[in-house]
Amino acid sequence: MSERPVFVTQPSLPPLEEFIPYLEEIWAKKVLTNDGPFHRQLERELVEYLGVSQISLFNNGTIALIAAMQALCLTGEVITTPFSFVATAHSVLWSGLTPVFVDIEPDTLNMDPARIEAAITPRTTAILAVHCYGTPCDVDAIAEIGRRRGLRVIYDAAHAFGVTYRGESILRAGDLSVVSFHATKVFNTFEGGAIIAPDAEIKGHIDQMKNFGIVDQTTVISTGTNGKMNEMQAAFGLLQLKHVDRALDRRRAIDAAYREALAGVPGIHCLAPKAQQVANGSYFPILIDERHRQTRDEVFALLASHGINARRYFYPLISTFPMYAKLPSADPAGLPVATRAADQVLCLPIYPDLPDGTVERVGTLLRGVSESCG
Ligand code: T4K
Repeated sequence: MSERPVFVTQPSLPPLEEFIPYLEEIWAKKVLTNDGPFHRQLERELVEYLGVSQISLFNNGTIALIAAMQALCLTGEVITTPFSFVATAHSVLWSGLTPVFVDIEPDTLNMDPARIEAAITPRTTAILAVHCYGTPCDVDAIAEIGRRRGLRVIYDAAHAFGVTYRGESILRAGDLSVVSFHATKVFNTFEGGAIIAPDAEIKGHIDQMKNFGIVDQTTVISTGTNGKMNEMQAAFGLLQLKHVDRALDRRRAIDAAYREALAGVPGIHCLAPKAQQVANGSYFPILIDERHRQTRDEVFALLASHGINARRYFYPLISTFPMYAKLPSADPAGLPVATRAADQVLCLPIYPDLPDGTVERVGTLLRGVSESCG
């Protein structure tokens, strides 16, 4: 049984020697960034791997989110979730827009479509939904609201690389979807991200936006930014792509092992995948309720004392941070499901190189608590 410290996640790195030829090619060509050959190749390979129409690579997911909002020319209010990583709402504020928080569904922890409908005002221009932990949102209901009320739909799909729903990539949902390729993600390029777009025209617009709005040497048509992915990142992505299926299989196996190890432990709930979803094992969230003899924070501390570093993603709720707390929609009274989830959630370690025996140790520790106190 391994006793080395365990983290909530760790990047899986391919053998170093496999990266050397990519570096040699970069050195030989001397193209380091700005739509270089590896960048183009990674876009092509990801389009094929993910089964999407168009992809525009970015230097990270947050800049990609901001660019997506700018590409759709949003104004006013954007309806979003308080139960996410803070980058979701920050990207709304950075775009000069007002986030409006709505509550989530208890079974998926994604935005509740009924709450979205109720939060629409004349100033609303978009819905920014998150496939939290890779679980697909109610994309049909959200698309229907968007169509009927004239709103754009962006998915923050930072957690959803490789997730399929009803036989196709979940990244095809919405007007635009944004993924993160951060080191902690299923597929990483150290830092990185991408916007998935439905057609070449929109991709062309987004490509200009991530390159300062430049069309050619003498023409600038939009207030673009620098969102470009460089050649080192793209090369690493190409190498990662060769190994990603094995990484996904391993994550799914760990997910299944946790479900078995935790089955029947009082007060511990594992989030169920949606029907017709192929999950990616990006996170393993559990909810710990009053029937467990320890609180979530006590379980967090217990695991930490055994070198198992779980994380309370996503606690505290985004809406409690100072830049959001005064918004009317941040009132916890309107967010009871999200507030409860933030108090109960714990993400257990899951990554391809998770030390052997970790799942069993977690199971034994949590069962031990319920049996010794039960
Ligand atoms: N939207 C959503 C829903 C997101 O979850 C995120 C990012 C974004 C948007 C924005 O995408 P990016 O702009 O990041 O592309 C981490 C990540 O920094 C962040 O990317 C991620 N979500 C968020 C959920 O988690 P922290 O502050 O918790 O990371 P950190 O540094 O504490 O790392 C967690 C654990 O991972 C460490 O304990 C050890 C391990 N680790 C981490 C890094 C960076 C490694 O082993 N090696 C590493 O290089 O935010």
